[in-house]
Amino acid sequence: MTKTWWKEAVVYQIYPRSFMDSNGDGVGDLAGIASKADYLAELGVTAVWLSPVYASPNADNGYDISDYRAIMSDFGTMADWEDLLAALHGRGIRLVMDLVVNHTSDEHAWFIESRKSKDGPYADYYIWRNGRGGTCEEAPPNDWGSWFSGSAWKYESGRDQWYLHLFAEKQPDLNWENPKVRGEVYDMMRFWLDKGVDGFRMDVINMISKDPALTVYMNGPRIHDFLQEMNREALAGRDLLTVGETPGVDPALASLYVGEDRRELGMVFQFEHMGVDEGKGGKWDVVPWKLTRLKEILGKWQRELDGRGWNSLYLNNHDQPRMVSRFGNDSPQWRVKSAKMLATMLHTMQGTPYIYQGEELGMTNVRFPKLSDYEDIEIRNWSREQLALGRSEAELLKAVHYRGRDNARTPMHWNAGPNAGFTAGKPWLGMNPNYPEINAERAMADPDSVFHYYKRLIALRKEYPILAYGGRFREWMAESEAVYAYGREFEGSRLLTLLNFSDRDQSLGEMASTLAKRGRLLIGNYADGEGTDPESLRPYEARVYLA
Ligand code: TEU
Repeated sequence: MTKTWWKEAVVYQIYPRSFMDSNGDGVGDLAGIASKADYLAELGVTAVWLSPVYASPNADNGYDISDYRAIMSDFGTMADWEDLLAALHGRGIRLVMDLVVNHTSDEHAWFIESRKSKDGPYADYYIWRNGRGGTCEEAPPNDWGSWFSGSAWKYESGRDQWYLHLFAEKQPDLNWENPKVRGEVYDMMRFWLDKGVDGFRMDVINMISKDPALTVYMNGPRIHDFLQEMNREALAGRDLLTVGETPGVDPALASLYVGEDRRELGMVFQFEHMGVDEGKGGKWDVVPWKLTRLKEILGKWQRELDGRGWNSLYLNNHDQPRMVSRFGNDSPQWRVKSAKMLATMLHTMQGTPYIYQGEELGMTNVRFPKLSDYEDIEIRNWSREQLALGRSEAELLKAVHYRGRDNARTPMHWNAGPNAGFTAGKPWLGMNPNYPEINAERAMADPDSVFHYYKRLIALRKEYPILAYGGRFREWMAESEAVYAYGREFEGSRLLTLLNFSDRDQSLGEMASTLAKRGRLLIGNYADGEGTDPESLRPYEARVYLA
């Protein structure tokens, strides 16, 4: 496996709307991010992934782009963006931009033209079909549902046809079968690359190839042709981080996207482990998750991609609830310990760890009292649909509190002052009320904080290549619902990670023989390190040994 900077990187994801507001309008912005460049440098991250900052009417907070070459006015100007790039590069931090090319906004100039008639120059830029009913308007072309509730089709009287939108109505899907569309995308990518960006995070990139009969849209028939073409046209010859967001991909499929000889992508964001608490009804049908299942999935990815391709490591992002609330324990007693334990897992597996803003503080889920307190289009569409079906607000709130995307999108906590120091105005989304306790200023002043533990993990990664590259993943106590114990090897050394996912002491008895050769403690989340019984783990304890 070749060595590259992006395999050794630790990426920090910024959701610009919620990171730092410099001008008091309640919305985070680019100048705000630049003002925190020292904070990022202090943490030690080596790359930043910016969620979209392009011109957008914000139906989906920037994931609906109306102009790929302009900056969203809420966030500032192109000059602000250039200043941010310089601020990051000046500190040795690379910048990865979000690339959202499965769809645009319906306010993009291409769509404004496309919706007008069936024969203009942009007529085939999107996916248009006739309806199935007696009149075109009667029934949509097929029964695909949108990820944001309802049909994935919308009727457009201007053309007497329907257009496909896998996400919101205001996010029409581009027609990648049209070579002109592909050319426009590659051209736009070169525009940003020439400005000095270090890579792209590609939104739902495995959905861009739809077969003409519209039977599939994930991992469709021409997906690999398109990505190889994109690589030749825009990426080749540059040293970039590319990560494809790929729901519905298993390790075998992933190795087609990221195989070292495939010339497609550098790594994937796979979703399998995000499904551990999903019942048959999908995302909102929340069921309790089991550690054995999580281990099965993570272990499978560790083993099956090893030596074949690269993976990303994450437990939360702007679409997922806060990891300490979902996989750890966000009670006052265990929040810090369990956040560190989860971080230890993410930073001791093969792959590139992604830190989502606030994760390094152990930020938690939020529980707004009313559905109307939520801004996310997914939550709004789904709850409108479910209320109409007769479900109660209380019942819906329960799922939203657990799984809603706004859990991750409440503004970042900088200090204990008004609005956590995020804005001098009124924040666009409510704050999590626990910011007086959980905030960056406090965490930076406390050597025992989650923040300082992340700093140590990141520093270790820079010092020991085994953290990024170690392979031959093996596990012990696979059947345990509390202990996660695994090892990796690299160039003659061995790394052993022991994690306790429970709030009780756990015996490691069965592993005694392995523990005898465990080496020296590299990091642990209890101050006295090895001070106690080497044959058991304390609540949410994490220890990493190097031999
Ligand atoms: O997400 C696509 C995706 O597959 C999911 O993460 C999805 O948004 C969510 O889980 C719904 O259940 C990407 C972006 O990350 C997301 O923010 C956008 O809303 C979406 O694409 C559309 O651009």
